[in-house]
Amino acid sequence: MPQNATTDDPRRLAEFEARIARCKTIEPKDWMPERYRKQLIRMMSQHAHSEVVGMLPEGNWITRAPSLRRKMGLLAKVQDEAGHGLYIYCSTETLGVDRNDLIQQLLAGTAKYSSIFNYPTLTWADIGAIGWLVDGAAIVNQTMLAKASYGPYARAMVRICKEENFHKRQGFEIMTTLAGGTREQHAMAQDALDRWWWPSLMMFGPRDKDSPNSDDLLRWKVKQKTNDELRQRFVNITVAQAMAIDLTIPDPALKYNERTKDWEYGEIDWEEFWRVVRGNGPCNRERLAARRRAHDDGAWVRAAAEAYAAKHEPAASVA
Ligand code: FAQ
Repeated sequence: MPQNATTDDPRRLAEFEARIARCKTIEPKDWMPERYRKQLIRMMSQHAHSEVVGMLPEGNWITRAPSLRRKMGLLAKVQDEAGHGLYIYCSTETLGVDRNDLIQQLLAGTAKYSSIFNYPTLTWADIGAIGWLVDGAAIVNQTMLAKASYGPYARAMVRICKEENFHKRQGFEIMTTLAGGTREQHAMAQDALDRWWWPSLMMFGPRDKDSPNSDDLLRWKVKQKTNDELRQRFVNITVAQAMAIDLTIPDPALKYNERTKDWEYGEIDWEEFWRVVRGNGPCNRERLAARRRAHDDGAWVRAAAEAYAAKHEPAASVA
């Protein structure tokens, strides 16, 4: 535990909040309220786990990509997601936690990761839909987090967003190609949109009134916008893109509001959301089993890295 994480002294708390109000970042050695540190560890570790588990639905398709070009693009994307997990685990460690403990929580099934990665990838069009919608949603969320008050997290987000932009483009290009192809290919693209649309909206979290963590996070400028505000922004951007490639958003209630300039959308199935978050989605068990297998299979790599570090860098320890 960092030395500064003792009970909150009101004078220090006021200085901390004044610093945030001046839009100055908080750095690892700065004093911070214990609640701020805990909220960051919670949110950042869930984010890191999401990047790592998020490799699984797409990783499934690397051997089945329809061309060498598509295979190279997908391979690079999945590798990027592993890198994102590593940047975020590193930045979480600056808060005084050990990534091995965080990983153990994921493997034990006690840590959360994004609900979206508990849905199956049934066809190649799903890879297009994930890049377009899932990375698209991640960009909307993470562009805001790139301005978060905690410096190491914000800086990780800047780089991650650049890579997510490439991911979104490759996904949208796959969807554009399929939607503009044969009747069967168009149907595949529409089917993928139908299945991924609502889970993508759920990525932004519960409605603001049901979001217990938002007050802390908004107050301390970790979040700059609420869950509902970001969800709306995503809908507004994505509806126009679907229209451009002749796909239909699967929401009969969708309508444009001339006054607010927003696309109003229908009711999200919050029961489904909580079912998936609590571990009972279509692929929760499969994803954790695959993650545990990958962790066990990688034991020799960790052992080799530890042995190398002990021999060549005696002071260093490998996580
Ligand atoms: N899934 O009080 P709030 C990606 C939980 S990365 C599961 O509103 P908060 C890149 C929440 O943790 C995707 N759980 O929470 C990629 C909390 O539980 P707790 C991940 C969810 O933190 C693309 C409880 O519900 N992105 O896609 C979800 O204020 C393609 C109450 O919720 C991030 O993690 C959910 N969807 O707001 C990779 C971004 N939503 O901890 C591979 C950073 C909520 O109290 C392939 N995180 N919960 O037990 C955030 O922006 C926020 O944490 C939110 C949730 C917006 C996700």
